[in-house]
Amino acid sequence: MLNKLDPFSLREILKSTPRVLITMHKGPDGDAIGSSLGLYHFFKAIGVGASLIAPDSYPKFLKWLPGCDQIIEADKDLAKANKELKEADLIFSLDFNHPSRLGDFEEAVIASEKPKYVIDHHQDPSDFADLYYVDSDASSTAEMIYRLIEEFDQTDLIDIDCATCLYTGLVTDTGSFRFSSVTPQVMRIASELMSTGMDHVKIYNEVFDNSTLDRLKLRGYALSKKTIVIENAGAAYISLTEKELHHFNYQRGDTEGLVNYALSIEGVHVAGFFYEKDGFVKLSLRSKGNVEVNKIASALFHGGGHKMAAGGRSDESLKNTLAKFIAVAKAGFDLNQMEK
Ligand SMILES: [Mn+2]
Repeated sequence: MLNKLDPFSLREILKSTPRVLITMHKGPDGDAIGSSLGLYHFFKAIGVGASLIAPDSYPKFLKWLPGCDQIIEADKDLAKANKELKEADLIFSLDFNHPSRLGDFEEAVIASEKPKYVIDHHQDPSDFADLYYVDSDASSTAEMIYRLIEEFDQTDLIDIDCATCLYTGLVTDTGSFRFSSVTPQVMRIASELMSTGMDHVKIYNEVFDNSTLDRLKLRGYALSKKTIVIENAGAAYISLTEKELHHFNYQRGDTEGLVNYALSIEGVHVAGFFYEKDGFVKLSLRSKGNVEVNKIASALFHGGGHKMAAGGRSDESLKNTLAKFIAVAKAGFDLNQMEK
């Protein structure tokens, strides 16, 4: 079922495709928004009309990206999202590979008979689309969009707007070009995007130096009061209750990247970030060693992701969820050891 998306057949399909729909995962991040908008700008350049649907809202630090005024948030205007879905001839799913990531928009997309194309870099794609272009070694979906345009032999159509969006996807999903997914190819793509004349300093400032005072205080509080190192386990975690988040007027995106601070502690090779939301505990796991956190996330926390970065959710209390994480950390992140 997993056909590699053939850029040449896609090219043919696009010739007879007046309109496409680009969807992304709920809680869209820099890569989901950046790759979707990058593809949108490219389609515009080749004369293919595209609409953009996000299942829900996205962080303020991305709301300046060129074209983002075109994004329809399905949770705010489901009727409009459904109308666009009806009018589209094919559906792109970017930066996710399981339809549940579409949130409340999932049902309509699954029910739609329009062909579906997944372009994504997460592992273990589920079988819901017609064609897949998946590469779990890719740094970001934005990188894959660039490679797709390259396969089309049309990188000359990447203008400053398109480059700005793709570069944002690259810089956010690679932790500013420091993760192990960064290859010479990623740096070459970054270089070619920069050659368009896009402003990489502006991107950095908008995305990373754009904190509200509440956000900064929340992070300070999390770091000084809520960061715990698990003794002799090479692990650390940060947790925040709903009450604590509320106290700092939490906005979506405020805790993004917090887990990396726990990972940056000397001797720590696995880090977790846990917070209460909508009656659940949401969590992010990061690794900088041999522990594959996607396995921990899928075995214990209804989640998954990459070896070095994964996420999940727990129906249990924050306290019990943390106890589970501490137990598996103390077992050396060996799931078999933990069960004994
Ligand atoms: Mn991504």
